[in-house]
Amino acid sequence: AGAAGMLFPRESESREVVALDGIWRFALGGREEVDVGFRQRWYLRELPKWQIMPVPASYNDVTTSAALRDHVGWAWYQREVFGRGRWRDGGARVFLRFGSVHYFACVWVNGHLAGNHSGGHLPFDLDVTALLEYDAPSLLTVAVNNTLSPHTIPQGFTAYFNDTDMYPPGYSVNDYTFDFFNYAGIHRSVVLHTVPDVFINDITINTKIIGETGVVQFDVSYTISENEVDDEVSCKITLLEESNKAVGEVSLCEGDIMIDKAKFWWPVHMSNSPGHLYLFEVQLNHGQKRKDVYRLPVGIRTIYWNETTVLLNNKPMYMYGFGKHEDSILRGKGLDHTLLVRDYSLIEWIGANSYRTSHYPYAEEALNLADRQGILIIAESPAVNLDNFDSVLLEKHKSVMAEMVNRDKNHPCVIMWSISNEARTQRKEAGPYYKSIVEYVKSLDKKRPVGFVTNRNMYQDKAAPFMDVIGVNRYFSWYSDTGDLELVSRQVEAEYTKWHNVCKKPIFMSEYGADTISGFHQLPSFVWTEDYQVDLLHEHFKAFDNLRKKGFFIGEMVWNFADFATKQSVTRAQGNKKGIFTRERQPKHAAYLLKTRYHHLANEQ
Ligand code: BDP
Repeated sequence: AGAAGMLFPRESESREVVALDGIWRFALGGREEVDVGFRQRWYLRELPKWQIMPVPASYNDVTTSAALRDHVGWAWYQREVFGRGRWRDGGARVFLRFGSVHYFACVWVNGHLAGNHSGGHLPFDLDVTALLEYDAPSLLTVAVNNTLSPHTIPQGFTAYFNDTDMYPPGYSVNDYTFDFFNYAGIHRSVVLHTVPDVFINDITINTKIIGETGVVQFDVSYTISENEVDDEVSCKITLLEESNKAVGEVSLCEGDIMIDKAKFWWPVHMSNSPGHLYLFEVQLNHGQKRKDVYRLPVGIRTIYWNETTVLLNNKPMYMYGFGKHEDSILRGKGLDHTLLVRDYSLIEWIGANSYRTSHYPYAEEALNLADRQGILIIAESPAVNLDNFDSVLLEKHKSVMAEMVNRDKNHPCVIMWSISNEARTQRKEAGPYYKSIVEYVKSLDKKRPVGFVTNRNMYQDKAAPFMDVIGVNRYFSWYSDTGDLELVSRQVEAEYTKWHNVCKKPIFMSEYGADTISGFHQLPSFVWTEDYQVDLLHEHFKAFDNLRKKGFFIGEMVWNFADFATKQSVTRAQGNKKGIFTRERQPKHAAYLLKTRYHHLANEQ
C-alpha cells in the first residue's frame, strides 16, 4: 500500500485516471469483528440482497431507514471496474485510490485482498496491477467499519448494558464524545489510476523569498522496478506561468529554481491577485526515454513565527474566518462539488480570509480551491476530544499526522498544522505525549508552525508549552454565564491576555458562538434566537479589537460556518445550530453583521 505516494491523481501524457464515482451495490453487515460477509466471502461474488448506494457519500442519511442511519459495524460496497488492455501492454502500474473511507476499510479485487486502511479523512492507494483483469470486468468489493475505540482517531468506546429487565441481552452502543455525527461510508472519490513502470512517487516543494526573487526548492522522488538501473533516471523540471509560459527550467531531481520578479502567493485581501500559482512540471526520463509527467500547482510564499506573530511573506497575518465541517443534508460527509463551490462563494461574500479544517483533514479538492482563492487553512488532524493517551494511540496519532503532512505539505493555503482539538490535555500523560508528537511533526515539516486547539486552563494545559501557536475555544455567555452578554468582552479580553502571558505564544480564538435556530427572534435577545447570536458576536468583536492592539492576538474564528449534524441529544436541536449559515447554506441574521466586520478587517489589510 502507498507505493504510488500521496500525489493527487492527475492525468498527464503518462497517467490515466478513471473515476469510479456513481451508484454502487451495498449491503449491511453486522457488528462482530469477523463479519458474516467475511465468513460467507461476499467478496467472491455479487453481494447477497444488495441495495443501491451513491459514492461518494455517507450511507447514513441517503435512505429512509433508521437502521441504516444508526448502523454500527460492517457495511459492504461493490461494483465492477474495467482494466484497459493498453495498461497491461504498456507495462503500467495500476492503483486504486480512495479519497477517504470512514473508518476502517478492507478492499478486494476479484476476490483477492488488495489491502486495508484504518482512519477516515485521508486517502489511501492500493497497487492492484496484478489483481485486475484486463479488457474484462473485475469485481471490486469494499468492507467498511465505523466502530470507534480508544485506539482509533477519533476515539470512541463501547458501552454494555447488562440489566436484562431494561435492555435486550447483549445490548451495547458504540458511543463518542465529539460533537458531530459519526458519518460512515466511502466519503470521497474513488479512482483507478495508472503510472508508468518508472514513475514519480512524491514531490516536496518549499519556497523562499529573497527580495523580489522567488525560490522554489524541490525534491522529486521516484520508483523504478528492480531490474532497472537507477543512474539512468533523470528529471527535467519546468516552472510555468498559468499562461503556459516557462519561467524556469532545470535538469535535476532535487534543487532550486529562482524566479526573478516572482509573483508571490498571497491570501485574499493582502493582494489584488491573491492565490497566485505556478505550475511545477516534472518530466521523468529513463535513459533517453520520457517515462512520466506530473504537474503540480505551487505557490511561492514564506511563513515565519515568533512569540507574538505569524508572518506571511514577512507581513503579520490576522485570521478572520470560521471553524467548519464537511457536512450537508443527504450526503453527510460525502464530497460534493456543488457544496464546495457554494461554501467558497459564501466565504467570499462574507469577506473571510481563513478557516480551520475542524475536526479532521478535508478533501484535497477543498485545499486545491483554497490555493486558488487565497484562503488560509489551518489543517487539523482527526484527533478530536482525545480522552486518554497511551503508546498505542501515540503511534496511531503519529501515523495519521504523517499521512496528513504527506498529503498536504505542498499546499500554499495550509499555513499551520493543528495536532488536535479539545483533547484532555490537563492530564499528566498529555505532556510527554504532546512533546513527542510535536517533535515528530516538526521532523516531517519545518516550514509551518505546529499548534493545537484547546479548551483547558492555561495553567493546567500540559500540551501548550510545546506549541508554536495556540487556538483556544471559549463559549462565554453560552456554556458559561448563559445569557449574561454584558460579561463577554471582559471575559474574552482577560482570558486571551492571560493565555499569552502564561504561554508566550501567538494566540487566537478558535471557537466562540451560540446555538441559533434560524427564524427564532426575540427582543431583548434570548438564547437560541438569531438576535442573541447577533448580540453575542457583537460583544466578542469589542474584545477582539482591544486584543489586537496588544500584539499577540492573531485571529478570530467563529463556530461554526454552518449548522451541522450531531448524534441525537437533548442539548442539540436537530444538530448543532451554531452556524452563521443554515445547513442549507442560507444566511442567518448574524451573517450580515459578520460580513460588515470581515469586510472592514479586509480593508485594513
Ligand atoms: C467545542 C467543540 C466543537 C463543538 C462546540 C459546541 O470543539 O466541536 O461543536 O464546542 O459545543 O467544544 O458547539
